[in-house]
Amino acid sequence: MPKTVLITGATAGIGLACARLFAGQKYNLILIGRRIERLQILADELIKEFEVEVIIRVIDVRQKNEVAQLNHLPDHWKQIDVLINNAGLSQGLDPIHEGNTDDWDTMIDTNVKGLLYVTRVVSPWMVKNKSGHIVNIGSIAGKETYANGNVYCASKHAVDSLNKAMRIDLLPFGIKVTAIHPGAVKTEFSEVRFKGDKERAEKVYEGFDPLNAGDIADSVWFAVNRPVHVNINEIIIMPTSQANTNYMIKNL
Ligand code: NDP
Ligand code: 8X3
Repeated sequence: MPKTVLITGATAGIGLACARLFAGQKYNLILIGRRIERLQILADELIKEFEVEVIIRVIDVRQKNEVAQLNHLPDHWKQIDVLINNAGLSQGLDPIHEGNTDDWDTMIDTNVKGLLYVTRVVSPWMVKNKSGHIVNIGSIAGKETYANGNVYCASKHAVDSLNKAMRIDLLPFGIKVTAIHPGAVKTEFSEVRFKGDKERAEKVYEGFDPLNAGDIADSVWFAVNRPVHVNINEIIIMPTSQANTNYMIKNL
């Protein structure tokens, strides 16, 4: 019987790479994002290329009532083997005394509350089945704090903490919980952080070799494919040219 993965933030970057990788492994997919055209194109592609079943849901994870749509999935789609809590973003890069409080709301609402809302709907199905695997996409920003990263770092520290909390609470039910904490990955992340300023976004990756979304999908796949008795609690994955958020070598 084919397995099912639910991926939030499947319209770009890491979520999209996970969707392609899991489809290639014959998983059926529930794909979530806000951009319907992208979801539709991706679903059509995956169905055609990999002959898997795909359903899409246009959901803004910040909206509890939109996330609640998932309760109306047909019962057989509620047999979710893997939940990838990936939807997330950074907005701005300002010192605390100049920060934009709307940006703060967006980051906390998406990265923390959105992840919680989706988990709150899906985890009881896993508890009922006494199986499942939740993969939380954290960040090196959840392990360290860097200048002007304040609220983004705080939101990812919350993900790190929630990952540990889920691992404890879901332990009695045999549910696996993993956090993947990447360093710099070249996706739409910087363009979103700088609100569409492509030139500024491009500069982030100039002169060094960042990770790509496929590298992160590979590490998700590694964690998901361990034997039943093995849980990967967390993986910190960095570009070779980046030691931590403050040390990176340009033109290695
Ligand atoms: P992208 O900007 O390329 O992709 C982000 C995805 O999240 C998009 O599919 C977007 O879909 C979705 N998303 C954002 N907000 C919402 C929302 N409110 N509701 C539903 N979906 C949403 O960035 P990445 O792939 O790089 O980011 C994925 C995750 O990886 C994030 O959690 C990020 O913090 C984390 N990360 C990224 C790193 C990097 O350097 N790129 C490093 C470490 C962690 P849509 O706009 O269609 O809703
Ligand atoms: C993204 C990595 O270092 O830009 O989570 O915060 S970083």
